Amino acid sequence: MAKSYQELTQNHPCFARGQKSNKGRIHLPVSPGCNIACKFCDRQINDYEDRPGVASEVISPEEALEAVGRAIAINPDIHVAGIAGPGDTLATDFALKTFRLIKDKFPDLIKCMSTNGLMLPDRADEIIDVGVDSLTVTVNAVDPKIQAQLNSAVVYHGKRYTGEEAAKILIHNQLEGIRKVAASGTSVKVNTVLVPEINKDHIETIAKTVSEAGAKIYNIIPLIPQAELAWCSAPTCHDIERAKATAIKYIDVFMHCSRCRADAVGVPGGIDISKLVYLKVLNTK
Ligand code: CLF
Ligand code: SF4
Repeated sequence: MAKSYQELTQNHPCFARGQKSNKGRIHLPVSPGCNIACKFCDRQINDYEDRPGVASEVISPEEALEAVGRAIAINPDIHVAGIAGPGDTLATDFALKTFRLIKDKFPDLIKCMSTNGLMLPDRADEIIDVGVDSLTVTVNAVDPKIQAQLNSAVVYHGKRYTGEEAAKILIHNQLEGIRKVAASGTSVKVNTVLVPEINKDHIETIAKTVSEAGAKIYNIIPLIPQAELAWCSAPTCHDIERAKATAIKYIDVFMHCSRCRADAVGVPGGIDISKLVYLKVLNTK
């Protein structure tokens, strides 16, 4: 049985409403590949960039389990084991395998999974069965014309689709997947990357649509202009505040996103202990 939304608002740093939480999470970088092509994506393996899509190394589910034990020993305030890349968690099977191991060895930890949602309708039953407590789906548009400006392709059931055709498949699967997972009692959060030139005026429609599909909380992530969207601007504070004020009419809004690396460990926005945790894991190889 997944932990309740009420419990997550107390113990999950990314489900805290209002005040910033002092609870920690460990990100387990077990998911290397991706099945879609977001135009702002720049996945990297390095030690120095502090943003999503970056990790020092991709590790195995067994190494992830070892990392969880070490992180909790260093910081008992870690309540969440999250998997958020560096690719998509459902493009390979490593994330679900990792959650199965965590469920057995650390049953009290909150299991948090982040996905682009393309494979959600296909994998929802497994996600529910493994006991994922919080699922984040990144929904950047619910209109195919807008989504096609943010994402150039999806690979679904072995076939590559582009443009609005790809966008329609992605949006359909995201919303169907959110409905299915939310109906089981698992709390769903939706992330939207705010791109001023493309989806700034679409936030209200996204927030309303995902709320109706069953999502509980909404997080607006400011674009880091890079890759094919290097020509776009980073949202201003005014853009972000305006977007949050619009969304909160329909859904709870998370206010303190730190745009974490895929291997971040600690309290989001606080001291990161990932070097300590992962160096020890990698040194045992
Ligand atoms: Fe990690 Fe994401 Fe789970 Fe949080 S992060 S998988 S929901 S445990 Fe949190 Fe980091 Fe923002 Fe993500 S601050 S980038 S929203
Ligand atoms: Fe990159 Fe994530 Fe988009 Fe995949 S879903 S292309 S990893 S940003």
